[in-house]
Amino acid sequence: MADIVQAAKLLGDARRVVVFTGAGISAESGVPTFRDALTGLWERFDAQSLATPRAFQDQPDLVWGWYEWRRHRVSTVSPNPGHRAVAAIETRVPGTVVITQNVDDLHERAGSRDPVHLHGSLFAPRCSGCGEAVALPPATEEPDAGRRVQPPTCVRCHRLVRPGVVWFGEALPEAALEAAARAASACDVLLTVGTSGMVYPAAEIPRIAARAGAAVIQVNPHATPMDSVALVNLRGSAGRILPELVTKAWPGAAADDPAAAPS
Ligand code: BJW
Ligand code: ZN
Repeated sequence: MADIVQAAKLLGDARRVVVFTGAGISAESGVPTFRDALTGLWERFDAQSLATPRAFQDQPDLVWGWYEWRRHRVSTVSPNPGHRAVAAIETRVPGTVVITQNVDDLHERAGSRDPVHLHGSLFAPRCSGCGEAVALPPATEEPDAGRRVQPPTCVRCHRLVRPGVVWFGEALPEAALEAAARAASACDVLLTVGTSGMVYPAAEIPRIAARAGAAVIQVNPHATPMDSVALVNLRGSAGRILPELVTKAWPGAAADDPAAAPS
């Protein structure tokens, strides 16, 4: 049986589905993946060294400028057929849990109801001192070459405002991690999409599902450490594979279904 047919059968028969996503699902919207090379001002850095409390402590303007560039980039792009296919799965299998490592809001904008954000959000900055949430004005145009931007300071304690994301060495939000682990251990099918599967504890989520007996289906153009965890590996882009998977899993889908629309 062709892999996509097998995957569609598993998905179509599933009662409880988890969709676990990473940066690859947003790549076709024009959001660089985490491990894509950085350019411009950030060319001589890698993302892994910038996404740390140490980098923010040493060079807050460099790090804040990077996040402002990304906040602006995300605010100018749109969800792609991959995000819309995930939302279509939610409408067909009520109770589907979407777990994302992404800090963008493209799942929400595609219609996903309440995605679990394991690594926080570009749109929820907070004070690095007292933790107070801070509302920022809409993102302004940022040059692709990058620029250093001094972060704002907290009106309560005057410490620097930091991005509301989870950096290396920081704990993931407890409630999100618990919800993700609970959903993974109770699902029939877990779809892992566009993630290198290298960052923990998030990378445990598909493994938890596999250990609990779920069928893990992976969508990624390249091999990842998750290949050996997945029952079915679908090699290709999320924007192409996910709509096809939805159409094959629920052949009666209406022609105007966004997930069935050509990309
Ligand atoms: C397509 C595509 C298309 C392309 N369609 N696909 C166990 C073992 C070893 C190390 C550790 C461990 N446990 C913890 C650690 C340390 C560390 C870690 O995992 N390190 C590894 C790198 C080795 N983990 C942590 O530090 C975590 N914290 C922690 O453990 O705390 C402990 C603690 C407990 C209590 C108190 C205090 C501390 C925190 C990890 C936080 C990660 N945060 C980041 C940054 C977020 C902010 C930001 O974005 O700037 O999250 S790192 C980065 O990686 C980001 C991502 O969400 C995450 C995952 O990346 P993702 O999504 O997989 O992207 P890529 O770029 O790697 O891959 C893209 C994929 O898409 C590729 O496979 C492509 O092929 C594919 N693709 N186009 C489909 N069109
Ligand atoms: Zn404060």
